[in-house]
Parts: sequence; structure tokens; C-alpha cells
Amino acid sequence: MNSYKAFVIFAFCCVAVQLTWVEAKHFCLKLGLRLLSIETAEENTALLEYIGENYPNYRFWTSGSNLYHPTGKFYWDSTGEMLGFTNWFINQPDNQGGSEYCLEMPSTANHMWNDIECTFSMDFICEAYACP
Ligand SMILES: [Ca+2]
Repeated sequence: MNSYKAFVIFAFCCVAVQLTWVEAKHFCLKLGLRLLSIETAEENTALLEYIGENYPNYRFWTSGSNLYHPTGKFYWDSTGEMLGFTNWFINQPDNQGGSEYCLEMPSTANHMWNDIECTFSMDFICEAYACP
């Protein structure tokens, strides 16, 4: 399925409203989209280019989470796949305070990944999947 993935970012989703991770997930679903998953280095590069040009100072939810996963490892909630490519910031994920279960792209450190509390409100990116 990944090979058919259409890398489409809907800017209107990104910075119009700040939501918790669960809210952001459902916001995307209501639009027929899914909260962002990042499968490859190429996708990550394109994404960072887009963010850098348009929203350099924003932080974004991805669909990454380890909520409820039996292994406790991070997966992409939108696809059910475990993380393959990763772009964690140094010493992350650290599960600070024992309550960081969702994967954000922070506004700093070139948006390298951090785990953070899912109840935090921030911007987010929805993406579309093309039919095979
Ligand atoms: Ca963290």
C-alpha cells in the first residue's frame, strides 16, 4: 500500500486549529484523510521542505503512538505498521514523566521527533492515500 501513497498535505489542516492527538486523528478522519505517517527518508525530506517553506515555527502531530500497543513500541496509528524509518531527536523517545505516548514533530531541532503527552494541543498534518 505504501507504494501507492499519495504524499498530499492539506495546509488548511495544519495551522488552523490546535487539537489533542485523538482530536487531530478524528479531524483528519472526518475529512476522509488520515493523520500523518512518515514511512521513508524521502517522504521525511519532502515533508521537512514543505514545513520549512510554509510553517517553520509550528509543531505537528503525526499518527505515531505507542498507546495500547502490546510491545510498548511506537507504530503509525493511521496504518497499523510499526515505525520503519525514524527521525527521533537525540535521547528521544524518553517517555518523560512516564506519560508520553504520542509522536510529535516539534518546532525546534529541524522537527526531529519527540514523544509527548497525547493530551497536548498542537497543529497537525492530514494526508491522503490514493487508491491502488
Ligand atoms: Ca519526549
